[in-house]
Amino acid sequence: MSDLVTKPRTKIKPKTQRPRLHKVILVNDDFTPREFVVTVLKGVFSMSEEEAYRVMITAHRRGACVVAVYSKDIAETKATQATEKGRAAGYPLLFTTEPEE
Ligand code: TYC
Repeated sequence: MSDLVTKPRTKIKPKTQRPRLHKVILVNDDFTPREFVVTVLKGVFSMSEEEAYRVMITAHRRGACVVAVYSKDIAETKATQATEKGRAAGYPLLFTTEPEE
């Protein structure tokens, strides 16, 4: 019989963490016109009129509404672009981002 002892090899499987998705959140305010919010949502987030209206009215009623989820970079870029459209028109319209749990 051979003296060769083969050790069971423990296979180390590296767990690659999936990058977390980030939510873009629309925040309500008392000054930005509803139709302007709808226009920004359609332009920046490629929403239909109906979808954009639903998101706008949810933020209006509840204080905030999740618009979409993206990778961190895309979420931040879109939130900045959308907030900037409001600022350029003199409105305090605000889009923020936060990581998904
Ligand atoms: N509350 C605004 C108004 O009554 C409309 C509005 C909705 C503004 C959603 C911002 O995120 C917002 N004119």
